[in-house]
Amino acid sequence: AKSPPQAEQRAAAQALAAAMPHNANKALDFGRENAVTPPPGATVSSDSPTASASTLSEVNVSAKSSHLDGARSDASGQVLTTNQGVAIGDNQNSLKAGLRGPTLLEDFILREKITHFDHERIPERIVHARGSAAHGFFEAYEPMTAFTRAAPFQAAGKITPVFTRFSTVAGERGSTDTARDIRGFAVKFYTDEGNWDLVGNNIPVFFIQDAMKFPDLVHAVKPEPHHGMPQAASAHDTFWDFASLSPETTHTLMWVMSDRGIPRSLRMIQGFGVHTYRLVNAAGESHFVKFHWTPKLGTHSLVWDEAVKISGADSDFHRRDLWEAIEAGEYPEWELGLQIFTEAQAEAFSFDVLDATKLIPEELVPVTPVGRMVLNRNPDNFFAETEQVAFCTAHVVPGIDFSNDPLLAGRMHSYIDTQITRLGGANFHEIPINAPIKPPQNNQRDGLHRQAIPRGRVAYEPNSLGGGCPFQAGAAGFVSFPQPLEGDKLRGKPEKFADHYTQATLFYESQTAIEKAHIAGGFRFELSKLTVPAIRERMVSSLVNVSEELAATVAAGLGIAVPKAMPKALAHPTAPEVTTSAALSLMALPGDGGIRSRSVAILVADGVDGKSVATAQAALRAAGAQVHLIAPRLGPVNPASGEPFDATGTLENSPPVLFDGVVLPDGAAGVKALAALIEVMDFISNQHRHGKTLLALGASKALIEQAGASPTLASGEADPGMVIGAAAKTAPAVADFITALGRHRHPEREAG
Ligand code: HDD
Repeated sequence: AKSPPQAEQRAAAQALAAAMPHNANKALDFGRENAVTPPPGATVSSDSPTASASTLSEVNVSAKSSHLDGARSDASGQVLTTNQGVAIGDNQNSLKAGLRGPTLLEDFILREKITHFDHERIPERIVHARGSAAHGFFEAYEPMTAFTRAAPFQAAGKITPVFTRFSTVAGERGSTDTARDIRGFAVKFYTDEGNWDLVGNNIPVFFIQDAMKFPDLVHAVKPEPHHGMPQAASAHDTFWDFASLSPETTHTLMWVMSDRGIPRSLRMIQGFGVHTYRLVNAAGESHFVKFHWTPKLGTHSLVWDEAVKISGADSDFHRRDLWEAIEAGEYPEWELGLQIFTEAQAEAFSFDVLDATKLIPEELVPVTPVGRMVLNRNPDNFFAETEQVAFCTAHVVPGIDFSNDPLLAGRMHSYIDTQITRLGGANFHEIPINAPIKPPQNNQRDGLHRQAIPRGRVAYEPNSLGGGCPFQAGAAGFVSFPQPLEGDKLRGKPEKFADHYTQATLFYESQTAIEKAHIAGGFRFELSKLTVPAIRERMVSSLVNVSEELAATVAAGLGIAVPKAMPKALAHPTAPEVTTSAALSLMALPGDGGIRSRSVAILVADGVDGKSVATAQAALRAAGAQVHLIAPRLGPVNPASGEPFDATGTLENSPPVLFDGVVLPDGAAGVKALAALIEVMDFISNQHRHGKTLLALGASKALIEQAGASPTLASGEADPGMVIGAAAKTAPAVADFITALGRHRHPEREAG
């Protein structure tokens, strides 16, 4: 039973949680001392379409959040019970006949506990099993009523709750976050007119053109079936066998082998709906559309050696980064942009807009920003929300419709179908995270785990006994766009689908030199892992059709001669409208040059100059970075003068790949202690090798020299990512470091 003090405690805890929607301690790590927002005032509901809140965390109190309230359970102040609600007296000991005697079958408490435990696991997603998600909201900038009647776009400032899940594709549920892979980017909009799922990826094109090939693609990339290896990796024979025999994969391969395949953070990836969809307005007029999500922080990636090492140091690297940023009130944000075009425009393009292996260069159709998505609340429970959320491309609302893309058609079937196995029956839409805000009304009945209790004797339509209810909405409901159709029933593809290389070349030629080198490195690594040389050669012969330069670089890395070009399916494709497109480079979205939420290590040991540590720490925090004091061991660090301070991590538990930059403080004794440690040398040389930003203050310049990290580039120019600060000039050196860290990485170091 609840005792009054427990109830009070609980009320106090709830009041505190409401007053601090994010974790104030975590906020401090991100330099947000003053970031605690006042308790939410106005609530934002789907019924107030232009509602606005004065802080982002207030928007937490969204329609979906309150909708989920009914399903939340909170044990504080509660007594332990069985699933039947019977209070449990002893949860430590099973029921026995004598203390040393046999356990009794009668022990329903033991049996219930074990039985439930035995059935805790559900099948993981066949693809995209590994994922991380968060709640948030979408806010429209302007009404888009000229193009669509979809609820989220009907008024400026209109707020729609969302739940967004990011994922890798190939790995299993517990696999590493930094595998080279596409990232899933799935957004569930809980609109006033039902749920709309925009189930996209961080890459705007896909491997295949027709859903008929999807099971083959996935079987090829998943661990090989005889020995179950490798996990979360495409670097194996079956994937490249399939890819090299299916030249339609080439364009997407270029993207995955680029740094897009190894993002720095899920908060720093783009998202794309991939397919051509339709927008339909209230008058029933249709335009084609492609959806783009652009991260406010810019697009940033890891380098391969770093990604591999992060897998060992923290295989939850992306999940942790997303969770902690949101906990700290450092809410990730994306702008939604639309490429809107007509059927007539589409007819004139050199490529087919129904082909998911093609994108529309922004030079042909610009991206119009229409709103923003902010993720401002972590899930309460991973399983209940992130694992049980069920997306489907067929979940659209009036105002959104489909194109005839044959890949999309297969997806419409696959997603619902897969949930029936994964979530155990046809009623998965009733799981709270999947339920629309307005409860569904129809005559579908029964099935496993039914939650709703439909009243009355009518479960059919038309009816008179139920007053005709629920009744059809007619034109107010979803009406499919009446696209005229013609043609014979047949299996095949339109001709332009056979152009497999023009856009792969467009992508490659749009990259900077360093990105091109990384793409070649990606192919080299993956193909070097193959055991069958013929597959390697076949793939390189396909790359010759993309770029002779690329094929030659990859072939040299594999120790083979450049093979003859693979014969093309379409010898004379239509000439492309553009041959380069700046938007296709990761460099096109550098972010705002700030360092908010970047992670910086300050290496410390007894005898460092406490003042230089404090100055660097304060300036970095003020700029929004997370600062970590990494020492040879935990516990207090005694600086040369001043108060001791606590280390937050050790050289052993916090390797260099986890940080965007490193600060080496002044202080002769401290520097001497650090210089004696191989881990410190490893730290500096890894940071240097991975293009990170380094700051050496005063005496610690010697550490940089000892680690062999040159402050000069091969070109003879000063390394922009290496800041050496003279003693007594700490503040300006830290300011330079912050500017350099805002570049994210210094790839020019790779030139030599
Ligand atoms: Fe898919 C999951 C994205 C093609 C069949 N897919 C899934 C998820 C994302 C995508 C982001 C994870 C959703 C979540 O977080 O729960 N898939 C894509 C994109 C594609 C694509 C952008 C191409 C443009 N997918 C695709 C095809 C098929 C599927 C062609 C089948 C014909 N996808 C599935 C699935 C999954 C899935 C088997 C596994 C788990 C799930 O659906 O819920 O149905």
